[in-house]
Amino acid sequence: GFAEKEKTLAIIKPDGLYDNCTDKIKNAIFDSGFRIVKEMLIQLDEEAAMSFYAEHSSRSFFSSLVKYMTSGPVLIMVLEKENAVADWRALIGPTDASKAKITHPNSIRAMCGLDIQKNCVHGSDSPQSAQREISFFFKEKSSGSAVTEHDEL
Ligand code: DGI
Repeated sequence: GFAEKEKTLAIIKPDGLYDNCTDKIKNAIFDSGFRIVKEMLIQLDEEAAMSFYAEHSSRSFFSSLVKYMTSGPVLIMVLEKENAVADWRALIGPTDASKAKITHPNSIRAMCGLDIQKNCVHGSDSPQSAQREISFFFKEKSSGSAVTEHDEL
């Protein structure tokens, strides 16, 4: 129809890039009707990871999360479909992959994740977060994305 398709930000985290998990995750993406609009394989540095997860900066797991997210490359993707934000969250499943294996066995985190930290994928939690997170990784030079600035160093 004429409905504007929604976009969300997905990340395949370091553990999700091992073995053939990337293929499994991409198959799940396509099977669920998403289009991958943009894709970028990058190594996050500490500053970018801290900035991306700034809302969690006071949590006890923050330094562990940053260490994990900088432990290897990540695949950043912009996904598009109607209701992309909620549908991607539903497809990836609960944060804790070890619990997802029991409660949501068909979810991506159940399929490819390990535990509450190594949960293989990220998904924006609201349309507002999606806009902010897409801009964080994909804005043009002049608008000051963390990653673009890093690339210019
Ligand atoms: O939106 P989610 O990724 O499902 O979950 P979130 O926004 O609450 O947390 C962001 C990430 O932080 C999550 O994917 C993994 C990590 N995290 C969340 N809660 C914990 C955690 N990591 C550890 N080690 N322990 C936690 O309790």
